Amino acid sequence: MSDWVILKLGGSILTDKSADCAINRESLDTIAAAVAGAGTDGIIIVHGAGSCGHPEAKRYHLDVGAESGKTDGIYVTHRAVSGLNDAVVTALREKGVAAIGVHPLHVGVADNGRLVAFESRHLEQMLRLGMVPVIHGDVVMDLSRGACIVSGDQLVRYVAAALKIRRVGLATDVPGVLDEGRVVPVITRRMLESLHIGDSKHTDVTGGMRGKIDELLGLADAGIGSDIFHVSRVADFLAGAAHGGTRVRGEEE
Ligand code: IP8
Repeated sequence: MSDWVILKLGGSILTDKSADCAINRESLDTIAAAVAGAGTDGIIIVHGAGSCGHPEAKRYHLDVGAESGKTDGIYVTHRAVSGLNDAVVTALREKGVAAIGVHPLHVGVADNGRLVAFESRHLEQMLRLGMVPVIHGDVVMDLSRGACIVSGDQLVRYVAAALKIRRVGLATDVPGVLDEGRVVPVITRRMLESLHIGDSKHTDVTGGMRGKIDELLGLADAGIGSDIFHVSRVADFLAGAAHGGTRVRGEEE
């Protein structure tokens, strides 16, 4: 296992999900300051799309796939989420973090909605140089469907497993996974059936909180636990302190 860390920033904390690609610059600046304050050694940032990608993906039915001659949605969706990626990288760099954007469309391939290849050797090399790669949920070419949407959570799972990263944190707009309004401190696969997990009100083509937990349980099956917490606790997570959120883990941890 490596000492590197993955920090996932949910789309709902970076954008106003009720408006078309409205970037929340204030939230972005606060997060960037927390990352800069923590020292940036060995961090990969993954972010979601929020209102910069989900509405476009839905409009062009990319959750179903893409057909020959009908590919505008691939361009439009990738452009929307790449614009958000630029804003995240810029905010981090303004705080002195050596951030650099990496686009999954360019380095990943999927089949039936799941990544089957994602080049990650360059991420390792960036980390060794003290850089902070910033990757994001994206539209990716799909061997069966033409194209598909790969969520930031799927990327977290893939990259954490590929690089053997054991500290994985997901910052969201809620204090953790909520069951009837209360934070569930620990989730394992066995506990899942007894929980009542709500869904997002806004357009989300990748499954909302339920999709997130499915990815993280898959990661836990591979021996890598993860933490879901409120965005105001990013500094606590990076410092290895208690964050008041949810731990997703295997039965044995
Ligand atoms: O917000 C979705 O990523 P997510 C990516 O992490 C696009 O689910 C382009 C809709």
